[in-house]
Amino acid sequence: MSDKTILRALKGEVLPTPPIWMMRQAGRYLPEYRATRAQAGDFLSLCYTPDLAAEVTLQPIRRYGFDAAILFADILLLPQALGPKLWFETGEGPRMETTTTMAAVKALKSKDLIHETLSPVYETVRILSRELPRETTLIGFAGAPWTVATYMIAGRGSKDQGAAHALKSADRETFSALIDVITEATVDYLSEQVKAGAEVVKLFDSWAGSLKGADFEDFAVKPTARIIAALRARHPGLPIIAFPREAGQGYIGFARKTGADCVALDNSVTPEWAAAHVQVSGCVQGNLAPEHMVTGGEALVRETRKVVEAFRNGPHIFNLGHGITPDADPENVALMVQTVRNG
Ligand code: 1CP
Repeated sequence: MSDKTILRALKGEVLPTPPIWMMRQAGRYLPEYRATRAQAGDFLSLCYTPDLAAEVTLQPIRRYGFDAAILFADILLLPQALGPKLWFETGEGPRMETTTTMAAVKALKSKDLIHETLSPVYETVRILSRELPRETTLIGFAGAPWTVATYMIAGRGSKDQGAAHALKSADRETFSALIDVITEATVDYLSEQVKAGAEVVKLFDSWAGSLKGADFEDFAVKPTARIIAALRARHPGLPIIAFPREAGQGYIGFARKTGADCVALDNSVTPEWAAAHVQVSGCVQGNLAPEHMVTGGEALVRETRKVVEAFRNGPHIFNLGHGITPDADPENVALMVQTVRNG
């Protein structure tokens, strides 16, 4: 068995100190990230330049010695590889050519052609698997189909995912066809990341919380389960983390229904509740509120200890409940790491 702590936790081992990494650990709160990003020019050039993408992935590992590195890329690269144009408006966020009709879904590229666009991402993974310290686990990732579809349908981020919900109600056939295209392409995309050296993969379903009732089962649980089953058939034993953000009660049984080895938790659930209802069926990841990386101090130390304590009796990977924000103080991250490791 591997001695990498993240892999041990993912296999269900209860460790005396939880392994730790952080969502968006390579990001704008780090001066060295801002410098490399300036060198790349814009965000997408950074994603598609393997040496620079590998460099920013390594920066938080050098600074904090996190137990895992997450490939630097974005969930929107896969839909871009399917054809729609993608760009980032400065200070606003992503914009994408929309896919809202059956004709547009049919016009998407075949999944065999995505690798033409995505090959630099696989090269970044290969560089990282050579350059990471031997104790650090390399995590690859993709967006889950529902979350990716919300951007493809609206052409941008939105608070309520209204455009995707509207298409789901008005034209279920088109909506389901789009989910299927993304699901199949995601399997191939993640499979290439694994072949290039990713040791774990994570599915980000950032907007899972807006799917209710049967929709949650049909569009968060089922596509995730399909991706996991297909990946496991190709890569037996591959550890997989799923993040159905803000799933609430939907977290209960999510690992069992999808086959994920670990469920990542956001801050809408308390660690005590999650230990009792989610960690009972396997490894969990999370869930310190990212705000503490901005505010720091005694509250950071107290809340960090609370998370560690609540999950102490089961397999746990320490993380934030969502990505660290650009206004965070790098010193607070160091304090969190020290508190997790030294108590
Ligand atoms: O200006 C910059 O430097 C861009 C900021 C940024 C960064 C650092 C974006 C734009 N993406 C990323 C990297 C990124 N995105 C990673 C890299 C690995 C890491 O360090 O964690 C990952 C895993 C993502 C995943 C991602 N992108 C998600 C899912 C996770 C989440 O945060 O909920 C989503 C929803 C995106 C879309 C996206 N990309 C970028 C932004 C600002 C957004 C959100 C847009 C919105 O909905 O408003």
